[in-house]
Amino acid sequence: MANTWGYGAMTNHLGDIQKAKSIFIIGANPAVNHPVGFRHFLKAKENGSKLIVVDPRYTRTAAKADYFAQIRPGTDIPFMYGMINLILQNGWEDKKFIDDRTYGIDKIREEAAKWTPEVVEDVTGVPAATLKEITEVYAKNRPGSVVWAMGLTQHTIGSSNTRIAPILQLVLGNMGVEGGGTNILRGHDNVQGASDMANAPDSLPGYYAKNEGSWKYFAKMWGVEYEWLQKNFVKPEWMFKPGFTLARWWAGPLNGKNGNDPIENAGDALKALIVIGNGITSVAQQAKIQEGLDALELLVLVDPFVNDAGVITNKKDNIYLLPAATQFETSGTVVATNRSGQWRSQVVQPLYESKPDHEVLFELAKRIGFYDELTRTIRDSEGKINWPEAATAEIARIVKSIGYTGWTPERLKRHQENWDKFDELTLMGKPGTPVEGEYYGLPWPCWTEKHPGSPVLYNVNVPVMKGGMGFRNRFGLEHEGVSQLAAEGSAPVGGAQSGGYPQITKENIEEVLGITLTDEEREKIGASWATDGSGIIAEKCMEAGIAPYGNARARAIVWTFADQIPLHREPIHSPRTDLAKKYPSFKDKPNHYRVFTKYESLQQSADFAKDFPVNLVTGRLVNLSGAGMETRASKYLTRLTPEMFADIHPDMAKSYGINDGDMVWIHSPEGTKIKVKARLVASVKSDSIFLPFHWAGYMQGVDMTGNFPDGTKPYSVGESANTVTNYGYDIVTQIPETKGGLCRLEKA
Ligand SMILES: Nc1nc2c(c(=O)[nH]1)N[C@H]1C(S)=C(S)[C@@H](COP(=O)(O)OP(=O)(O)OC[C@H]3O[C@@H](n4cnc5c(=O)[nH]c(N)nc54)[C@H](O)[C@@H]3O)O[C@H]1N2
Ligand SMILES: Nc1nc2c(c(=O)[nH]1)N[C@H]1C(S)=C(S)[C@@H](COP(=O)(O)OP(=O)(O)OC[C@H]3O[C@@H](n4cnc5c(=O)[nH]c(N)nc54)[C@H](O)[C@@H]3O)O[C@H]1N2
Ligand SMILES: [Mo]
Repeated sequence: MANTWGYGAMTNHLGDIQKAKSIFIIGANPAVNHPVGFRHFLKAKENGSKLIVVDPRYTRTAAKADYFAQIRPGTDIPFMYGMINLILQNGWEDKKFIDDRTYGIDKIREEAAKWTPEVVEDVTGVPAATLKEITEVYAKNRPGSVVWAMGLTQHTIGSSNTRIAPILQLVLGNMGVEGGGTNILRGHDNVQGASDMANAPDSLPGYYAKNEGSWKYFAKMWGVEYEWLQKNFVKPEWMFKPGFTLARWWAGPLNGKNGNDPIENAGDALKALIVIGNGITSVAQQAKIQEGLDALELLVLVDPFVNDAGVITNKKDNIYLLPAATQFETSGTVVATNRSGQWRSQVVQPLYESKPDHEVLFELAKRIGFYDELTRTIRDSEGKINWPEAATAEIARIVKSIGYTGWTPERLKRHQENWDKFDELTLMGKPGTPVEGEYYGLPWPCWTEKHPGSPVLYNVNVPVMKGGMGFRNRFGLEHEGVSQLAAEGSAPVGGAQSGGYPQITKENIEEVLGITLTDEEREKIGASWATDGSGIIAEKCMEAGIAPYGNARARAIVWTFADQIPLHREPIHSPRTDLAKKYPSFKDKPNHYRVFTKYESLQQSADFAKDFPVNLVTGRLVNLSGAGMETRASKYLTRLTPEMFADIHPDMAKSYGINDGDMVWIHSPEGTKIKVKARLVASVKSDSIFLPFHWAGYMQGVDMTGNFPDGTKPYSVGESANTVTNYGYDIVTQIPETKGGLCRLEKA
């Protein structure tokens, strides 16, 4: 199971942030988590850009801010509606952009009107004056860049958070411009590539929907029979269903027993778990995860380190640790936070008996019986696979949806070899160099082998062949009688159309592009640009200056979602019982990635705030990473934070009689608890604590580290924050609500 916490990519790129006149960071702490990228933010500031930070904690990023709002966790939607309301009231919006390139802002206006500065203050805890000041600064210093990461996504309403921030940008006309955009700072090395390649349970690679059309396209491109693919599923219809997620796989082996959430998994429990490059101890509900691990028949951990999933379980047999090679021992492409592809070279041969991940997967495919079919188009005549070039070329051949099409191994290698020949502000290859005219890493969409990549998404001020495009026409031509295509005058410059146009299909290509195909071309092309194996549609579009995916309006309304426009809903465990009544959570979702998922029924079942009065905020430290197995195995990194701890405000500590360095129990509404050291700091509010989530090895006070194979125990072990993070999952993506929850303290 691989890792994709949250969706999104930067519409712009890190160097481009230097061009912003204001930067609005809401739910990210780049000074700690993206310290190299943060250099660009600091340069922007030196150039006079205003830096605004909204966070429940006074972070190291906040320390560099011109304006700071200390928000209550989980109330970012009210904050941003409050901004939109003030923007519209004062006429600061970009009327032309709204009219020409968006749909549904009228509905946003209605909802925003409810969020007066006073209502926002009550819900978010941010003074009305601060909201007004931040809004005015952000509206008047354009272009402005919105930046977020996990502070927005790890909530039951995380997906709505990730919609309201772009809506704010649309209202201000901050999209499709240099120095603007929505810039989601991604997490792991290659997390962007991992999500692009469908390490998510609900899509095929390239975000192709799991429907018959896409499966048939992939079958054709892989050179296998569609029926053969289908035959591998329990029943044909299971081919189209989303799988379990990383957040809730554990409900699979527990199979609804002992009061656990019921599953819909073709009538069977989940029996085996193969983990490739993930700390299972980094996910919420550790006590349940322990139960889930114990109930498995087979657990396989593919990792260069001892993945501590193998340590926290009581399971004694059928656990296999397969030593994976690290990224230094293999080569291939990775995708950066800004959609750039990067070639990576092997530094050393795999050490000892370790194997690179792809070899492990090939061996697995052989044993299950998929290998011959699924490597058919990447094997040469002698049956060998030229790794990784063959894989990269296959991705370029198939993944048209987001425009991986121009990413040939040769081009990406050339970019790697000429790293120093790109401009960091524009990403453009410098004149007179082998990369002249191309943007670094060919940021997708890179429509063809001649296309230079797209450094700034949705920019209509440059021609398509220089990286321009409108918004994608993905959701039909009209909704409730309103055209979803962009207005006249808002097409990428220099193209065959001056206004909106649909995505290009076999049916409409001649009309939209103003061309006539030959009989041979007509014979060869696929039904649409996304499934056109011939590549003819893309080539013709480039010649005509047309973006193959169309030129549509950005929609503020998603008519298939539970909330068509983003709405505030209190966290399931809200410190404000009154507001949980007023802004209740979603209806329970019976089959959410195969698992019954509770929302309103749990939220309204108890007055959690009475017994668990403290806000629980979790996040990261600069010296440790993820579940911590890699970094806690470093003597020098652990020295900076030798033990798991909780940040507690001195005022709160005083009320419990807790001194700096005392041990405290932290109790969760689920009845679980952890014992950690108190660190008294003023960066958290006096109603909140902060827990870093980088530790594992202890479970509810019990030392499990005897399970480490000899010599593999890390330098620092401790309780996982995720033993006490609360139940709650995003309504669309199922990310755990690890940034909104409650707890209770007790001096140990
Ligand atoms: N050193 C280091 N760097 C890392 C990582 C690491 O483990 N260590 N992990 C990488 C990964 S995988 C990722 S995804 C990124 C994550 O990068 P970030 O998202 O920056 O990481 P976090 O520290 O989890 O959370 C960011 C901030 O969100 C705030 N926050 C919590 N709740 C809320 C809320 O409701 N609203 C708002 N506005 N803010 C809130 C937290 O106080 C925190 O300061 O970092 C990457 N970089
Ligand atoms: N409470 C709380 N919980 C959180 C978060 C939070 O903010 N708060 N953040 C969440 C987020 S955004 C994330 S991304 C997760 C992060 O948590 P994890 O995904 O668990 O992060 P890592 O510790 O980086 O785990 C990566 C594992 O991969 C192994 N590895 C490294 N290189 C390779 C390789 O080349 N091949 C293989 N096979 N393995 C390799 C490492 O040894 C390590 O065991 O935590 C999530 N959990
Ligand atoms: Mo992440």
